Amino acid sequence: MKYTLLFFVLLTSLCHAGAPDRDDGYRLWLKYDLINDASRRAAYARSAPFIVLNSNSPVLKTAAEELQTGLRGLLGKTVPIVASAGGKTGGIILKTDTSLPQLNDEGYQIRSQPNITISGKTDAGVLYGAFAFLRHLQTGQPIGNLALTSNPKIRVRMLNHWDNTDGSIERGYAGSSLWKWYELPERIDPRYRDYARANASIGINGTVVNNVNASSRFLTAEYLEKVAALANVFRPYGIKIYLSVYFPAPKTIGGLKTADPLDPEVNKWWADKANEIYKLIPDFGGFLVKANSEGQPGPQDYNRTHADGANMLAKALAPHKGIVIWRAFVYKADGKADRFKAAYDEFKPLDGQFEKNVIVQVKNGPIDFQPREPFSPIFGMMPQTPLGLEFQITQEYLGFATHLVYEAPIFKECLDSDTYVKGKGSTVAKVIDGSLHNYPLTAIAGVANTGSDRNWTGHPLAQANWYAFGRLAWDHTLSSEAIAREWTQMTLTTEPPSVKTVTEMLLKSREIYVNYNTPLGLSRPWTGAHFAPEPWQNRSSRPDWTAVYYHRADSTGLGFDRTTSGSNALAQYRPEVQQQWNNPETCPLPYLLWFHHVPWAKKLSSGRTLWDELCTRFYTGADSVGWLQKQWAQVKKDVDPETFDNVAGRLATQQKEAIWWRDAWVLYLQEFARQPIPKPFKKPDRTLKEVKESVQVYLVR
Ligand code: GCW
Repeated sequence: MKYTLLFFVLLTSLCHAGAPDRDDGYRLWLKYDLINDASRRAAYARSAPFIVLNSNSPVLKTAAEELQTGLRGLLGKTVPIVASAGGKTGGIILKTDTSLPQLNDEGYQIRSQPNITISGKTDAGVLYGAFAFLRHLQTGQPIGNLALTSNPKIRVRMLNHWDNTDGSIERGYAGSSLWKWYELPERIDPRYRDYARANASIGINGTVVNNVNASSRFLTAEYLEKVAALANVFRPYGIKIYLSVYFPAPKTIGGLKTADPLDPEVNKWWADKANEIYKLIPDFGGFLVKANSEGQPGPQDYNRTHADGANMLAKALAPHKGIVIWRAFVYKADGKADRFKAAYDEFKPLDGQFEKNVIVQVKNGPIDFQPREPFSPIFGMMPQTPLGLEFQITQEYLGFATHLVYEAPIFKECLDSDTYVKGKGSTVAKVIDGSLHNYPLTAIAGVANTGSDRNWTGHPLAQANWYAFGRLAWDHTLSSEAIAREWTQMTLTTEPPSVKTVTEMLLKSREIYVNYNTPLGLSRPWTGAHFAPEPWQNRSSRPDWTAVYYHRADSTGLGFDRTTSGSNALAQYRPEVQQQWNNPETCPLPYLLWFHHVPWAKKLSSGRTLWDELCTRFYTGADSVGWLQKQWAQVKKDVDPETFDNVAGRLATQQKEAIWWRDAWVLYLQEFARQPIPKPFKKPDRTLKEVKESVQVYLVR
């Protein structure tokens, strides 16, 4: 008996050792698993017998090595890197060629026959081309007749990390910070390089490593050395490092009495600081600034404007070609005012007053990364100021790392919105890519969803959001669907039916979430952690930090009147946009309650009353999570078991919480609407009091 057991233990451990490695998600979309189809593998291998690299450039070396790594996995053989083709044809040639007129600085061109030539005007362009070539193979496309040309539409494509010195991440849901400040600069975690690889593969060329609620410690000599060590790792991947700065740093670490941007000593302090930084990091990107916002100090503390503050920093960085990214996320604690209007009111008068190396970074919507927001009116109204666009990849208001929300449709919705600033077709995308107003400086940022979790993003499918941000930052014309399909093929499975199923899940996930969470233009039903439903929340240190401030439910109806009879925030948009939204009869339903206070019994364009439409959305939204679960179950055979279980577990939690959201809203709003739950929906199993208690427990925990 003893021996039988020992034999059994041995046998199972042997079996386990022989089993394919479980995929823990660490490799992201750079998995490069062996291509199943032997004939396709052979065809690719024939076209790529060697890689020619005739340069010592670190970035080109990265390109060659990445190609080699990718091909090793996909083809199951090592393709040698050689200095010359030696008269042989058929290899992959990496080439920087400044004479290519169809390319911008970081664009690439790939041509086949007789060799596969990957070229760019700069080394970085070649690197992006190398990754594009690999993507081509990963997604199973033919390479016999390649003629690909692609240019990034936006110059600065960056992640913003809200990471702190103590390793915590503000609004981070995938573990702690990737940066181990206490080990740097001596120890370089290999993960830093993997982070850079992933970013370079999707065209991200900048990263702000610390929180916009910034600590001045990052500007001390001690920390700058640490930052420089990271910059050294990122440089061969074409990634520049940026820092968020604490505006009063001249006081806190510089010993000055003031941080007034017009004070000569303050100016000198920043100029000296810039010199110190560039000595350590010659290609340092610049500063990101949150000032006079949510308690952060700034130039207004000295009766100066945002432009005064930004321009002072810009002058310090200009000799080094650095830039200032000044955030427009501001709103004062004025309960009578409409927070929607705040950023525009402060920034619009400053249009045209910023130095050339300043870019004003605007969140996609006027409030704060809600599941659905109309585009920020600033995009249509500051034609003389380069505007950058800030998206949030981390799911602060999207169910953290538990709920599935594929964000490409959120990004696209904003990018494709028409501001009408120069007539029809003046989309936000064309404002921020510089094509409309000819800005030479263009930028887009995504607040990162990465952390120390082994799979980087907590929810395995949230990797798709990091991926989608990068792909859209490169080319905003790509479709959400194409990006979802590509990501699924590279990361999860290449089996066509499963690719289709996962793509569909991703595409529908955002609308499902909106339906059970904030349908018809509701917003901010949270307080505190931004997770649990609290539409009843009506007490806080500031009125605009309560939930009731936003939805304005009362016995007559629901929604925030932003027309002329209300706050008139609509006046901040061009007349063509106002026309679409200022009439409750024609305002598209997804934006309705953003702009109108609508009576409960009002018939909407859907044919239902407001109350019935709300219930329909809350109930179908929550039910649709069940649909997501069923879809996921179908792909089981084609997806790694560890990833499968991980997602299945999270979907089960999402299902529970979607019902929680539905119940909270429906029971709360019913107190005002005073109407029954419409058929065929069943009234919640719990009472409003019980939901409130469950939320309370959550908040205490
Ligand atoms: O979304 C809000 C967040 C804050 C954040 C702020 C901002 C970094 O709740 O955590 O602070 O926006 O964007 O500055």
